[in-house]
Amino acid sequence: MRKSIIRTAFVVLFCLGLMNLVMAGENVQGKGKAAKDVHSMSQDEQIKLALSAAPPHIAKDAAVLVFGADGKLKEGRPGTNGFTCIPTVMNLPDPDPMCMDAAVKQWWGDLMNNAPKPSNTVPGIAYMARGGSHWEKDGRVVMKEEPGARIVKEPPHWMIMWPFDAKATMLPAAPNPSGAYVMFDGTPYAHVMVYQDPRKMK
Ligand SMILES: [Cu+2]
Repeated sequence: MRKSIIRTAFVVLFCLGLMNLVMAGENVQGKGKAAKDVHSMSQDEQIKLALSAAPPHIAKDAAVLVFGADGKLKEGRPGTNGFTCIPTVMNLPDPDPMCMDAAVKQWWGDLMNNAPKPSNTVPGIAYMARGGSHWEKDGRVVMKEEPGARIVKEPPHWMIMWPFDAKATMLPAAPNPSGAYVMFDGTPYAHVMVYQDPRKMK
């Protein structure tokens, strides 16, 4: 009798343990998917997320690109004001949609295609009202993930895509209390980051 109670208790405890493990696994999976996978969102969800990158007066007439089932960007909807919005730049857990003018669309396409330098011939403007992320190593912004680099979250901001030089312009080359700096300084993809919330623009 005593033995069987112990055995039953052991079996119950063992089962509870297993259940906990299974539930923990589901939790982790569920979290990752819900927060991160823009590619698995519906087209409407992607359009909504993309448009949240710009103030309403720009978003309302902007074109949107969305990820298709093949993982490639395709037209989600056409626009009329020259701006194009995308649901994510880095596809990290924090949403980082961006709305960009024609010059930045060219700049961004060149970056995605690993072109040695951007081909836009005029400065471009882009909005990231939800903020974004970048890699930093030893207090310096680096362009890609590398050993020792960490992801740093950016507040809502807008950008001027033109290869300004931090030394020549005397702008800082890293995030600082002013909120403005040259990102990717010294590279052809240098651009000015302005940590101001685009949604406050009137
Ligand atoms: Cu930037």
